[in-house]
Amino acid sequence: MKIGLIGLPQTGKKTLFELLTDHAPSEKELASNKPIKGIAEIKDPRFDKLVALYAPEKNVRARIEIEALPKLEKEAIAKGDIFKDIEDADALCHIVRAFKDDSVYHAEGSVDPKRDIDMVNAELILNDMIFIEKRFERAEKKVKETKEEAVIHEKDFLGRLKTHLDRSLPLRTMECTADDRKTLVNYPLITRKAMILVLNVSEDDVKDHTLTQRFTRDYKEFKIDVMQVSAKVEAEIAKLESEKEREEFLKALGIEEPAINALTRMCLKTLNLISFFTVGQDEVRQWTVKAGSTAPEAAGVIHTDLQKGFIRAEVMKYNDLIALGSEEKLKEAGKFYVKGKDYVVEDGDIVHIRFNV
Ligand SMILES: Nc1nc2c(ncn2[C@@H]2O[C@H](COP(=O)(O)OP(=O)(O)OP(=O)(O)O)[C@@H](O)[C@H]2O)c(=O)[nH]1
Ligand SMILES: [Mg+2]
Repeated sequence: MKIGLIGLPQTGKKTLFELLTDHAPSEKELASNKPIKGIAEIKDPRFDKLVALYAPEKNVRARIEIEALPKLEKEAIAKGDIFKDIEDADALCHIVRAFKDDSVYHAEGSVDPKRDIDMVNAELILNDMIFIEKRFERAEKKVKETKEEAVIHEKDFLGRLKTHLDRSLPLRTMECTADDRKTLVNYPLITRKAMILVLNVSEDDVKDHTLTQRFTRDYKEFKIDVMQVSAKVEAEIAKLESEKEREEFLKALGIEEPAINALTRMCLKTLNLISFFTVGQDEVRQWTVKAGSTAPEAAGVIHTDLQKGFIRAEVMKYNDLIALGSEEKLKEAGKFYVKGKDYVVEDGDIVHIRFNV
């Protein structure tokens, strides 16, 4: 599962990619005009708490794949290659310039995040529209030749997609049946993908959430989650040598944690993943699994043997463990659960899988 970072030129894609993945793209990668791959660790305060509680020999954060995609320039849009790259991502993170800085060039000549968001959304909708229209025409022709049920069905469905896009709405907001979803798997549609909007704000606006609140309202209908970062401030935080310096800097800014940390968690959510933990003196580790997965499916993320030989899952709820302070107290309180193969894992579960091979 991977998140694709998209955006107009000079919005802060590279800067944020570097902060998320700790990978500084080489000149060669930057010049390639191809997606740049990286891995981001999920920064979850629950993980840090568990590490503090167990003081394990080893700890491993959950990770997700991130790709910085080529900028959405007029030329790339006209050629269409950029859409192929976008299609390959499972979810999108649109980085929008909201920072003012006369030394940084703006493709549209002025800073106007609303205009840029609407422009990008419109391009993505148009891309889907072009695909759907072609496909619709083909289906129409076929319906005339054959009276096959499946063909008629597809034509009707494409007609519904078209109507939806005609209203300038992304396809992620369209209600779909399980059948529809099966058909959709074969279509390279972009506006069906979940999307986060990241406003890259001026360093002076780190604590001002007016714009974020406004866009959260404006794009609710589009089912887009909105957050803000200041890539510049985040880069300064990342440069600090010690944890202590970082804490002091955050305190001076009046914020609790780097916005980039919240972004990693938002990416996870946007990919429709939840996380669970395994704990012990040897290792504390955070894992990710598709929301709605059963205990054996989650076990399979750890190792296929654990899924094949699954017997049961012993589950602690993160909040219970932190509130009560230890596994022992949690057991005394009757909050140590034993779950079978039908149990659906919840975000924040701490699991221990019993299995045999
Ligand atoms: N003042 C300010 N400048 C920023 C911020 N984020 C990025 N920049 C600057 O904006 C320029 C572009 O940043 P990049 O991260 O390279 O942006 P990009 O979106 O990858 O750019 P393209 O590859 O041209 O599409 C650089 O000069 C950055 O230093 C910010 O939050 N504030
Ligand atoms: Mg770039």
